[in-house]
Amino acid sequence: MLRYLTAGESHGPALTAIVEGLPAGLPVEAEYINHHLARRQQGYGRGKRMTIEQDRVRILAGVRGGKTLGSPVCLQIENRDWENWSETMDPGPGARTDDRVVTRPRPGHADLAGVFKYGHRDVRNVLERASARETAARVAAGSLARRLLEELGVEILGLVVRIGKVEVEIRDLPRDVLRARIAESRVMCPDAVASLRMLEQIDRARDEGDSLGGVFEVRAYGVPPGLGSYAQWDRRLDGRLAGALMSIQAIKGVEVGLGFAGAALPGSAVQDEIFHDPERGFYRSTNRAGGIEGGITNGETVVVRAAMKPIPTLRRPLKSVDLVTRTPAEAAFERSDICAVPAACVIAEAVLAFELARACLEKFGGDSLDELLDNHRRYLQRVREGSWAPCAT
Ligand code: EPS
Repeated sequence: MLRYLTAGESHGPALTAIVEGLPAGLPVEAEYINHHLARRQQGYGRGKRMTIEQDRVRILAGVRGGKTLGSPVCLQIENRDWENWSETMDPGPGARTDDRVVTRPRPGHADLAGVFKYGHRDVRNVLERASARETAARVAAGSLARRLLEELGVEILGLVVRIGKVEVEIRDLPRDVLRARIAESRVMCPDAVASLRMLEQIDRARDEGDSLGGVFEVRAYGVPPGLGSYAQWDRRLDGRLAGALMSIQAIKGVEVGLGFAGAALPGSAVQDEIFHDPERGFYRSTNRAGGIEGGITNGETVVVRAAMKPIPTLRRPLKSVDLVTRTPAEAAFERSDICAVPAACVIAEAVLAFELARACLEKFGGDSLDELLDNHRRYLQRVREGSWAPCAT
């Protein structure tokens, strides 16, 4: 069973992820993970913190000579900002817990609900872990899953389709064109004109001391049919993907395929009709289902979308109440991102990759990469030949 945990505070010494359940023999390099960590840090609209950090992974366990051992993989990313916070955030008894105390919770952040729950007096004890800084560790963990999926011929591609009011309709572009256009955009949007309008809008929000949310899409090409199951609620892959995406800080809505738009259409305009061709086997001419039917992948591209709310830390702060004096106060502000939608898109790629890799390992098994690839190849062959059910009733 593939699983991961992360640990680490935003201004603590480091973030850590432990990934367990990867097969042995998977080629893994720090530079591959670093590439995706760097992508998460980019994106127009990020704040000053990103000029301090330069996320790089240290592989501490589970990999030898560039290949996984089948044992837990431990990944660490240092927080460069730690040197500015080492006295305040010191894990030892000498920590300056009277320093940089936060008592004015930010509406929309975990601040107030977190102090209720854990009984903290200092909101910092909440925000340090609730912070989206944690997602660097998730991207590192997800990169390993992504690496595994590559071995199975799966490519993950994320794109931004809305920032604030600027929305773009993505035509069905060939994958290469789409990939290239996303790479050219500073907001991961494949439409050059819309990208510019998104940048302008982010500038305006910055000037106004405000923040912006948006919508992104993540596609997984080459996913084998048969991942997930209808047999039990918690095995349905769409539910699992939605849960993974909703667990990303500030994500407030998830769609699979047509999603909400499908609710307004007749059934004949929502389902994907089935065809067969001796060359291609079974196929669809549309993919409104987003590659999942009955909680199972159907062999088409998996397509999910998620909505991110605007970041709650605002330079022009919202109304709050001071926890000590119980009097009206402005919410705390030190610094913030203006828009982190492109970053969230990279994080979504990572969590989607993790869930898909997990589903692949459930389906194909294998303690070594060779065993996994063998099982995967034989299964695909059976599906292609139409001989997947030799003992069916
Ligand atoms: C975040 C607040 C900001 C963001 C941070 C998420 O950090 P700071 O409080 O240090 O300025 O930059 O995101 C990251 C550090 C990151 O790596 O993505 C928050 O409160 O959620």
